[in-house]
Amino acid sequence: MKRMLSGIKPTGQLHLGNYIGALSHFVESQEEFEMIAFIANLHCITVPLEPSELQKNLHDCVALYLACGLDPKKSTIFLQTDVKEHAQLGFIMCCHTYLGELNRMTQFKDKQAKGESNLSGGLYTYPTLMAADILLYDADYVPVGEDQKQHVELTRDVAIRMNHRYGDLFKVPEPLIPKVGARIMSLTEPDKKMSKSDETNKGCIYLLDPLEIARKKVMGSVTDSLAKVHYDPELQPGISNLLQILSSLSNNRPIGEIEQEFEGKGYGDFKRAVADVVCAKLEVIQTEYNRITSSDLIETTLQEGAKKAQILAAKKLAQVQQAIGMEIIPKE
Ligand code: ATP
Ligand code: LTN
Repeated sequence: MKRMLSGIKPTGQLHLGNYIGALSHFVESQEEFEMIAFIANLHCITVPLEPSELQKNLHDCVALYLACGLDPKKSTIFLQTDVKEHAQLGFIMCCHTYLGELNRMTQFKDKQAKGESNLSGGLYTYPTLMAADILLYDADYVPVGEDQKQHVELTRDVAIRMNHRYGDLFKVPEPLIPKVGARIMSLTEPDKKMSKSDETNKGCIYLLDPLEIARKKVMGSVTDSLAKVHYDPELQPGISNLLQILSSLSNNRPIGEIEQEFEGKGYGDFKRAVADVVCAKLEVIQTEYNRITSSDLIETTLQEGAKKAQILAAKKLAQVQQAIGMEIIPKE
């Protein structure tokens, strides 16, 4: 069975972009693949966060993994720091990555270009930790949104380089980017991606938003004056984004079919249909979230997940350190 691995770094509350671009695919994939889904809490501290806020985000992220349908019996779910091999292989990866490669990472460059001050060294080397997350488990596929594709490509490059130098150490993973919904845009600024760090809070639908707030955000989303429900991300970015949301949340219903349904109808009707589907999805997730947070499922899931992951990670790390010549007493 092929292995799939992905993680989310909950530096804020999870939103609809995370669900459509990543989480919903983790859930689908667990039927067909061996799924490993972790919470990237080391990645979270690459940006400054209040400890109490971080803790709440981490807790909610596990609860939302489960509420969205990840099943601890089928998938391995764990917290990154519970498997210490991530940090150790992360350093090894860092030592096999060139500065020139890190300098090309657009996520870091974008933050720098925005003039954000005091960016940390951890944020700069973050893609090397991500490479370790993936390569520790010999993952075949990595389902992520469009913004993470470049990091998976760097992972491939470093894996190939190390395989060449030390012999076959790592499986070279492939990114899996969804055809629709890989980049859900902000509802208020449809030229920017929907993001946790949305300052106005109006362009981003959080999975735990009260339903009436989520509805208001959809109804207040920015559209255009062309009065036509048509998919054209250049000319009609707002409407195209809503079409992607509606299609993704209705079992990937073809966008052409949705355009036909709304031919001759106003944007009000279209937005109401999007809001209905969004609220129906959030309602299911939130009901599950409430059930999960009042049980001990989070604790048992993380304990069992870490145990399973650690066995795989320890074996791979030992193999890598031996190949590099770092060990004195060989492990096993
Ligand atoms: P953010 O910009 O909201 O902080 P992120 O991409 O930096 O998000 P994560 O929350 O860890 O960090 O993202 C988890 C997953 O969700 C990744 O696979 C990412 O590609 C995907 N994702 C994030 N935002 C979107 C979006 N707007 N549309 C589609 N997928 C997204
Ligand atoms: N960098 C990713 C989160 C992440 C990840 C990973 C995703 C950390 N490690 C390994 C896939 C595989 C992000 O910011 N979304």
